[in-house]
Amino acid sequence: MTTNLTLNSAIDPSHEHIDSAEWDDIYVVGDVHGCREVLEQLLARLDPAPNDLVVFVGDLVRKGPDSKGVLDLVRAHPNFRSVRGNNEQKLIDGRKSIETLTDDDLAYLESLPLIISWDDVAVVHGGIDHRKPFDEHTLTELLNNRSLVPDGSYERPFWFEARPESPRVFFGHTVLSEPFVSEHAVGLDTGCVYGGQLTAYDYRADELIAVDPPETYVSRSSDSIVEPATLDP
Ligand SMILES: [Mn+2]
Repeated sequence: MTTNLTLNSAIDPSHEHIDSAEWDDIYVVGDVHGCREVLEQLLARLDPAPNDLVVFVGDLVRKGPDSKGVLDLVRAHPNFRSVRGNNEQKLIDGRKSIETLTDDDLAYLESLPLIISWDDVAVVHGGIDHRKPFDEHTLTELLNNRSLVPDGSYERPFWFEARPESPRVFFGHTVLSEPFVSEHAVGLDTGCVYGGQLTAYDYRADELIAVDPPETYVSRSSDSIVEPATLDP
């Protein structure tokens, strides 16, 4: 791999490295949360060809109206890949369930890597804490990282605002009032299930593409929607 991430044996099987030269365009897509209709709108805008890669930051499922439909759509395209989100993990662990999902769907969720990388990019659902070696991160941290304050939840600084180094980490999980874009982190969960947008990042063009959902599916308190800020690292 070309990133400076070193991985321990517990996490290594969950790392998918991609040769970017094998793909034309590469798009990274924020949390979909079962909003199939919005995903279809976004894909109509992106219009990915079979030799374009679409990478999801995880949380394909739960909260929205059609988790099964989102999984069917993603799984039908060999050029669509996803990392595992904390909501996939809840289904894998049996803490939550969705009636419409088959055993095969659950096996697919379990097969999702924790990290996908190419060039000097890493995609993880929650985030990476630059203060400790990557190989000391637990699964729970990779899927849920947000505040750098111990037990801080929504206390600043957030890992992505403080990230000072490569690889550039594309992430979801933290619902943002607008996408976060810095040299070393790109946050794409703009809360499409909460009345926000579904956002993608065009890696080759360095451009954001976003679509508006037809309706608000779930309400969320405004104190858990983050106004992104860039700190001097
Ligand atoms: Mn999410």
